[in-house]
Amino acid sequence: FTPEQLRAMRDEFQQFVLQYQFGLREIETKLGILRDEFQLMHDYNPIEHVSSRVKSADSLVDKVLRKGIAGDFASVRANITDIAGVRVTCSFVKDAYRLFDLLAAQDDITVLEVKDYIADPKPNGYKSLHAIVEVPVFLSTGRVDVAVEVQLRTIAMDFWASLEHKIYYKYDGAVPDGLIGELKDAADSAALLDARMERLHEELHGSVAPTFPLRPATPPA
Ligand code: 0O2
Repeated sequence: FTPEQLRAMRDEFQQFVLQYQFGLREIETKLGILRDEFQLMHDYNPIEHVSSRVKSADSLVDKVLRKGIAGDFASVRANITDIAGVRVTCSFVKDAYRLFDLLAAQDDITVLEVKDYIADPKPNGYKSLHAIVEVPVFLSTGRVDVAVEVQLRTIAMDFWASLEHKIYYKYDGAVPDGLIGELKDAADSAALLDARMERLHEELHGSVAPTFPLRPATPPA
């Protein structure tokens, strides 16, 4: 490669990544608006924590090679939909579903895929609501629709998933059977805790527990 070619490749990669960063910003703004509105209307915050990341270049290259995808940007864009990822940690299971429904109902959002590992957990006990959504980003050159993976889960599910992730990496994927069993037990305990906390929360708020949607049933005249 000539220096000019290398510089052009670098610029193209930076632009590619930037679009995903913009996509993340759009989704984070939407979540922030829903959270602030809910806080204002109901004095209750359904979101504990939001984190986001653009996949690192190393991890992206690993995935491209693992999936046997052609190395051009168009193929990567079409086949890898978790380059931009937002993780939303909610207080309760209900909040995770409600937030997702509100996001999915927005006019400019297209839901490409949903994997409901809360209703249907992975065999190891992993629970989360995953969705790939597309959000438009408006650049000086026009509109680009950016895919963003949104993961919604409770604090208990998040606690479990981060420990399981560390264990998985420590054993390079070959987790001993005993630990697999313990992790599954821990996931069941986390689910019980979620159910118990949600019941207590509902008792505390009685029948007027804050619920989405926030909009009035009939628009004001
Ligand atoms: P990272 O570092 O979080 O990005 P695909 O993305 O389609 O190739 P898959 O498994 O079909 O792979 O997608 P899925 O099921 O939607 O899971 C994608 C992400 O969910 C993972 O991203 C993890 O963040 C999380 N996840 C899925 N299963 C588990 C699990 O068993 N334990 C934990 N701790 N997290 C899980 P990445 O790309 O693996 O990693």
